[in-house]
Amino acid sequence: KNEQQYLDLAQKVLNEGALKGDRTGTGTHSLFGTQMRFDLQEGFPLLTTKKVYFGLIKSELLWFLRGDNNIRFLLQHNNHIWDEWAFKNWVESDQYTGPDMTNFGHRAIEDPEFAATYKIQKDIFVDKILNDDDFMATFGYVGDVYGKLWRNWETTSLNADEGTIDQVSRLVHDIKTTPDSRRLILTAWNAETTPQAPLPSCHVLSQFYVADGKLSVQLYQRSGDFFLGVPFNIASYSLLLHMVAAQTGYEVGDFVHTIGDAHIYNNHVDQITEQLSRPMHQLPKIWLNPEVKSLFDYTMDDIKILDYESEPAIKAPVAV
Ligand code: DHF
Ligand code: TMP
Repeated sequence: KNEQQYLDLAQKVLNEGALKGDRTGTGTHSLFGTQMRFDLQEGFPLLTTKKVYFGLIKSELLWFLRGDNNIRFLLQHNNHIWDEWAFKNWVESDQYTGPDMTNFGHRAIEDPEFAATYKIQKDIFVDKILNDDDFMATFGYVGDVYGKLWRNWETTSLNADEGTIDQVSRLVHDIKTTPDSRRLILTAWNAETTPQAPLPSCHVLSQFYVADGKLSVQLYQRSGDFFLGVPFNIASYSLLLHMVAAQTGYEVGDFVHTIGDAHIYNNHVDQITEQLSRPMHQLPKIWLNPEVKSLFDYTMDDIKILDYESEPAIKAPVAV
């Protein structure tokens, strides 16, 4: 039932979505205002109709929870899902002296010769982020999004004595002390700074909710790439819910996933059609190390996905 909702909504976006242009120039089928609800008691919603790399989801969430917004940590975990957006920082700066990278995302898809040139520059970039501290500090950041806003929200001069706000610690404290609260909010949108980020936060706001001994969360995602990003977002918030529930003493309830612009890129239509033709497998389970006593102490080895059986991965180009 859980995964079926993803497949049904994908089909609906294809059938009923408006044909809509977008920032990346790719073109999409798009529906506005959609919702899925995953009951986490039924299993962990890591899609089984294609292989989704859970290691990438874990390292990205641990990166957010560190309050980190520099991609070095991701690269150290062999996670390249944010490379293109930091790469932009470099190739659009006057320190970049290599071949022209204007519109690199598109050109790498359309022109194999350019794709090879791009790959060389991307590998140089990754190597420098990993090994050159000054370079990392100049070009590795992805701006005022997620991790930074979750853990280190910078206050303005009006209440400067507070320095920074740790929304996540506050959230855990509030769930423990006032579980009936209707103010259990985590926001990743700072109206002053987020619009200038290389990619302004897609998962904008989430609200936690406690009833009947269970903790639930609803995410408002302003923009959802249904084939590539959304499977990650579902797994990521489900994992976050499991972790927060474990640290506050609740069972897991529902992950409610609301998306503003839910879209399928034109160059993902064949891939998602293939996925829609495939059988589902039983959903996997999640294991969290019960010895971990703080939300901020989990490491890669403290989180495991169990009994994950899936159809093979399906490759698709990411729109930059
Ligand atoms: N831009 C766009 N256009 N769509 C996105 O989903 C997206 N997501 C971002 C940043 N910018 C984005 C961050 N999250 C992949 C998955 C999530 C993600 C970015 C990229 C992705 O490409 N997944 C591949 C596997 C990638 C790999 O193995 O390295 C997949 O098949 O799931
Ligand atoms: P936009 O800023 O023009 O909306 O482009 C962002 C694209 O990235 C859009 O296709 C949505 C996608 N995306 C996700 O679906 N999930 C994510 O977590 C992120 C970061 C991006």
